[in-house]
Amino acid sequence: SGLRSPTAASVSSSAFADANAPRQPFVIAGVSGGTASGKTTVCDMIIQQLHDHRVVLVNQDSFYRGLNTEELKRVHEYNFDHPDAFDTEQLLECVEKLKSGQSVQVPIYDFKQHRRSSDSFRQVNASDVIILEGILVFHDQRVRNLMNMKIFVDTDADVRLARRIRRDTVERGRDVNSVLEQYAKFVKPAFDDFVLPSKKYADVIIPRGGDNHVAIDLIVQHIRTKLGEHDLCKIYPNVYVIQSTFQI
Ligand code: UZR
Ligand code: MG
Repeated sequence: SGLRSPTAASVSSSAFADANAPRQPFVIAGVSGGTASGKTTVCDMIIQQLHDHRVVLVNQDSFYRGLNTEELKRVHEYNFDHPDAFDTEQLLECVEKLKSGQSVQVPIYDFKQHRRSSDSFRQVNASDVIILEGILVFHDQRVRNLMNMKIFVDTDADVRLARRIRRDTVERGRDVNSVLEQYAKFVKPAFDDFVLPSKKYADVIIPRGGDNHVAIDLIVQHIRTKLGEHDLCKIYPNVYVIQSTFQI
């Protein structure tokens, strides 16, 4: 080892440390878009096609702040579409931990009660691919910076409203009038003010959401390429050493 240059010695020791470190994800993908645009469907389709890899989905909805008693009394005046409705610090901490290979406890949010479950969490383990989904996942620059790939699901507003009415009445216990009122008062303005402006950060824009099989195939292909590059580095450790040095 006396023959090694200082650089080579430090490179091989960092490679050794990496081998013992918890497994780190190689792709962190953000999926954004307006309400009921088909984000969840797109994510589910990506996950389905990547069934031979470890993929986890983290939903921004899980990080809704629970409403207090005062806010619950005036729930019709509460803006769930504003960035402040989410605990972004907690979301950031979670994704940072996952990125470093640690597992996290994700809160469970109840859309009917507008509250978080006080005693249960969802345990999420670090995986090869982490997908972060939500209307405002591109809003915070720190969260954006953690993503290797940003996807915006672009679906016409009338299609989204129609879906939203169906979903909120069937799955989230609302009546049609309150859904329409909320849409006009909060959902549409917040889409125009916060969601649409964040579209410019996207690497890929998918028209028509889950109906767009070609776009989903292309995204899956890209993720596979990235994962394959990583696997190649495991087969040729020297390549891995060089890469891990430059990745930091
Ligand atoms: P997606 N939302 C509720 O309706 N109730 C809650 O307690 C929390 C959130 C809605 C929120 C937003 N807005 O439009 C939508 N409102 O959930 C985001 N009004 O969910 O990304 O699945 O459309
Ligand atoms: Mg959804």
